[in-house]
Amino acid sequence: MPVAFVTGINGQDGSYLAELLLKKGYKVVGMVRRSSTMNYERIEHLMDQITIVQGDLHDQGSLLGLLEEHRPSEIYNLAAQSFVPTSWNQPALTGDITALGVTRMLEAIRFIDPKIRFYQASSSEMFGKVLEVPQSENTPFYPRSPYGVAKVYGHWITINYRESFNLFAASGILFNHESPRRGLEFVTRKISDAVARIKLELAKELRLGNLEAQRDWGFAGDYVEAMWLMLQQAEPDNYVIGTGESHSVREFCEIAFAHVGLDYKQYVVQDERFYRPAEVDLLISDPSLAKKKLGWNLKVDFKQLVTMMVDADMKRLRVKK
Ligand code: NAP
Ligand code: F7E
Repeated sequence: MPVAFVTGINGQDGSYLAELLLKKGYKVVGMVRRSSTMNYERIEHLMDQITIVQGDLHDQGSLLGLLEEHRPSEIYNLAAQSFVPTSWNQPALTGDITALGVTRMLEAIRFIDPKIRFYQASSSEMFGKVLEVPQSENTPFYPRSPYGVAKVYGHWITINYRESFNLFAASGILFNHESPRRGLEFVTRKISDAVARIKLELAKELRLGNLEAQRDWGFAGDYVEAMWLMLQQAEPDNYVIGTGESHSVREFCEIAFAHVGLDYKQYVVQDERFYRPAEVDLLISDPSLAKKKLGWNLKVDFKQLVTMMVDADMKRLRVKK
């Protein structure tokens, strides 16, 4: 039974990836950081099938110890401080986890077993103030937040360890991907949750920042398949994963509210508090390499994603109500 080690298993992507790996017959070892409260909401349904271990990307010793004990053949490094606004309030912490954490994991691989295949969760935020449209593996980076800067470091240290030590280290440059398991502070889930609350008369308005920002939004369940595919190739590489379509926050609102028979203009209030010191205005991917080399493809389109998220929040909040 191959062993896969997943950091950030209790995050959005970790939960979908764990489901996929279990289906493919892996023993899944998931790393979580110590917390005074249990935070297994997204993986509750998998708890009897996966092995949960404690470790932290801050702590080199914990990574060495866990790899020595569990001897994985594949590592998926999904753990990060992943919320962009927080990266301006906690830039050093973001760098320590999201950037240096990658080096700590690569060092652990180098010392314990250099044959381990490694996936790094890179991000379209690295393109930031885009230098090319659409963005591919060859587009230069121009990050616009401490988070984006930290991810650029993570991406390049992955390539550097591939080239310096011959590690099988792949970098997936994933564009925004969402789901009913998305954290509530990210804009898509903030919208779907608010739509359901407003429809069920639990809230009266939704306060948002920049409605004109455009993102290439896909479904997280489709994107974890690409992560796995990257580690099944003969050689490690970098791959852009996205839909190749871009939509504004405004469009997301329009479809989400209309799905429950409401007009977003009557409920959305723009609020300065949610604007960013430096914005990423437009992201749109060119995923042709992944389609050609990995045979990767989407199953869920933009409209299906929006309605899936609204339906899930309606169901959840109806029960609560
Ligand atoms: P997420 O839901 O925020 O999950 C991040 C996970 O990292 C959480 O489980 C978190 O644990 C864990 N974590 C944070 N700091 C840690 C530390 N010091 N040590 C160990 N674990 C730690 O993020 P996601 O949306 O699933 O994204 C997964 C990865 O892909 C992240 O690296 C993200 O930056 C990257 N990415 C995401 C997207 C996207 O659109 N979703 C796109 C491109 C790249 P707690 O639950 O304890 O906080
Ligand atoms: O913002 C605008 C905001 O926070 C999207 C992370 O997974 O994807 C994610 O980063 C856009 C921005 O995601 C609000 O200004 C307007 O332009 O949902 P978000 P993000 O910053 O794109 C990338 C690929 C990652 O790697 C990250 O880890 O929406 N926006 N009003 C708002 N955003 C939020 N959060 N809240 C608002 O009220």
